[in-house]
Amino acid sequence: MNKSPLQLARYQYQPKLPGMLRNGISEICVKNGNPTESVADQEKIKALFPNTYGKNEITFQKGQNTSAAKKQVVGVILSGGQAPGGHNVICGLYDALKATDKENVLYGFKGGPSGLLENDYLIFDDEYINAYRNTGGFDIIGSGRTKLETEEQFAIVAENCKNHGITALVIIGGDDSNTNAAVLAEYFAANNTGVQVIGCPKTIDGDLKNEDIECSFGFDTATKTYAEIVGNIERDANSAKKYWHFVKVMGRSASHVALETALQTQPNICLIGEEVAAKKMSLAQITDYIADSVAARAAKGWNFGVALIPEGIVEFVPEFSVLIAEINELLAGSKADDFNALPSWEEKYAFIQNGLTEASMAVFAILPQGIQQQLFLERDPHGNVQVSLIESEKLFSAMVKENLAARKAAGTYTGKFSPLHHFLGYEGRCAFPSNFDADYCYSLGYNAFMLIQYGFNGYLSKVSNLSKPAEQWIAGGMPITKMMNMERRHGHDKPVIRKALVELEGKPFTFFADNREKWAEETCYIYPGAIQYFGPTEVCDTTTRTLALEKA
Ligand code: FBP
Repeated sequence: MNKSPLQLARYQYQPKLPGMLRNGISEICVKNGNPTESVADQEKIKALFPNTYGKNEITFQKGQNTSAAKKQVVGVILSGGQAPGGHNVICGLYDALKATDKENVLYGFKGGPSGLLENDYLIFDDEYINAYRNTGGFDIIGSGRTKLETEEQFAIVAENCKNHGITALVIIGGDDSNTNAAVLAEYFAANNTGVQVIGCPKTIDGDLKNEDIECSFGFDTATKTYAEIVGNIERDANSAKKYWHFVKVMGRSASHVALETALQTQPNICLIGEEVAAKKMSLAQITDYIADSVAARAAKGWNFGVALIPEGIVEFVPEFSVLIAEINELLAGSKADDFNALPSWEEKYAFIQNGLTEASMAVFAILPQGIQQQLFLERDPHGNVQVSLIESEKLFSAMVKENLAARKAAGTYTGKFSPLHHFLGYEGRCAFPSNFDADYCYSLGYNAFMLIQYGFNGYLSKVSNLSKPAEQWIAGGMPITKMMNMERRHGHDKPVIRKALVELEGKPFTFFADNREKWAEETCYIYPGAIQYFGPTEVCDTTTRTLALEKA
């Protein structure tokens, strides 16, 4: 395989571990913390997790290693969407496992959770691992979105583990995958399999966090990559002075990615889904808000700007989520076939008009036709509209265009509006991990092995104090049940990890809210440039603005 000079140089990078893990395996011991409680619904979660609920948080510290000598055979999977640094989690895990005992073995199950079910695996060795150090992507073993959630699946996994003599599984995933890790850990404990489960917090979306897990890995690199591109777009906008750029950024639900990208680049507009929901903003109000900025800038002769739109925005607009729910109902079961059989858009439109309530039809009617049709095209396996496929950047630019036309007719706006559209998603998920993510991920993996070695089950690998230099990071573990609550999913109450949405009282949002009025009317762009891997620490080792503000 051909390798770029950067890839070759990154192989040589030695990720930084938290100070307390730097003394060698023989000098790492456990310090017990307090027993934990789930974030809500304590009695219900406790009843569902009798073997793994309420355990203590722990941290590691320098001291005599007292873990029992035992040959470890560990299995690892990557689960869900790619996030920069996944390879380093596996490298850290491998290095700690081999440093403890050369006879220890690491299995990689391929293609995500399905690899565990289908017994599709490889066994890591030095040569294989070394080709992936400090690189982006999940191609080391692949990933997948198969859900591990039924007793039948758990029994198959247990059987496969038994056949390989596996003592522990490491699940590298987001909120859903770690929810499943917790349920699997409970199953293993209840059935005395002797297999432990440790999770690692992954997702570029940044929505797997609490007071212990300060951020999920991949968020740092992905947002720095998006911020580089948005900064470049801003500079082009400010040079050419003729386009308004509508940039949708990934983040299936929460708006952390959009907020962080905005904090790094100071665009004219950034929508935050959580705020839209809290203020119950309508599409028309959001459109007005963007059009106000366009008009104010046009009045200064600036017919250009940049607006960030979070991928998950439309689900937060109350009237839009009602519309989506009605469309799902309208096309439920065989009704979708009736709809698809209609030969023309006019007939389909009449069908829709007949099926929607008056309020939803009013919302539907103001959407550009392209978006109207998108709502009826793609369905997920449950037959629902795939909201993430809606081109919300085009939706808002089209609505702003109409709004400005009305202002022009009323004589209140005289500018020019030429919108361009971008979607930044996959561009950031497999980038070479920033130094922060390379260090953080390697530490998460290394630490996951220490949790295994000390016999913990149902824990998330935890590395905190992340806004400080790595030397001062704190390594330890948090029972996954601490993040759980009960939620309604597909008609059933289920124990799940609570998604961390943008907190409107939190410092990152407050900073943004305090400044956005100025950013909307003036040109306050910041151009972060590309991620730097070599050079001064203030350029190469900075964390996200979100983390810096949260910990300030
Ligand atoms: P995870 O939650 O699995 O980490 O994935 C997040 C994400 O990158 C979202 O930002 C995005 O909406 C989604 O995955 C895209 O999924 P897919 O890779 O299946 O297209």
